[in-house]
Amino acid sequence: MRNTISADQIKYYQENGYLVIEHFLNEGELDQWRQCTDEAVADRLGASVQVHTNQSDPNDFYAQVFTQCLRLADTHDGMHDLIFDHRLGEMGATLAGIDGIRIWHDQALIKPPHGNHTAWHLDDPYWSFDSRDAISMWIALDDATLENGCLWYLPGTHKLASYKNVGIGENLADIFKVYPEWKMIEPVPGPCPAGSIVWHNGLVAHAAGPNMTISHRRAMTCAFMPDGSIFNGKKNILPDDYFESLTIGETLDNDDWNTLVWHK
Ligand SMILES: O=C(O)CCC(=O)C(=O)O
Ligand SMILES: [Fe+2]
Repeated sequence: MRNTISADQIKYYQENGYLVIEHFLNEGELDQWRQCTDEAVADRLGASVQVHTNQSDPNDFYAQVFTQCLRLADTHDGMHDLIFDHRLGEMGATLAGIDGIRIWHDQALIKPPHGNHTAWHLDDPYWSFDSRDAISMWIALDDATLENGCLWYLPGTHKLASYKNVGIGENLADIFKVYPEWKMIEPVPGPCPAGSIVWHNGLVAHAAGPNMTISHRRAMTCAFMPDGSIFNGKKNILPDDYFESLTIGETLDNDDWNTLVWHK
């Protein structure tokens, strides 16, 4: 794992809101990430669901964006070890410039053959804390290309975004109803070979193209929450009993649910 971060990479990330690091995993590590992801997704969806083909309702647009499985580290030991690796937490914290970092949620995102585009959106507005320093990693398990739905970014938008949730609907461009001035920003693609890691800020605008190939585009991702983040009242992925126990303004420091994976 090439987990050292240079000063130039920090600068690029801080300025643009994202960073692609190619050849992050070696071949053995990539095999392990692929195997754990495939297994964890298959366990979650059950043997009856054909993984890597269009999931559930073929008439539902979002079901055809990707097969999406959240918090796989909770149900798969191998995935737990991969996601809780403190080196990942340290990389994220170093790029974000924070002293401590907690798991928010991991998620597998598998865009099927002929899968729909992922519309422009922001991540943090979905979550139970507002932070300008939230950061996610996206590990390419297959080559991510312009043809199969690699990520795209609107550089610098993390500095301008608010916490209004624009959603991920069918329209690629719904985000510009909220941020019309961003229409003038040239989108930048982040194609990368399998084994690359892409980091992005929870407030940077990002999207992915449709998958115009006959193969799936697998990614394993994890969103991280800066240590010290405050509950904003949104439920998102919080379990019912924890959510009901919280009051707005409280620190989200439950180590079982949002484990502190790295601190200074
Ligand atoms: O993989 C995709 O298509 C979208 C990824 C994404 O939105 C994310 O990782 O936050
Ligand atoms: Fe996203």
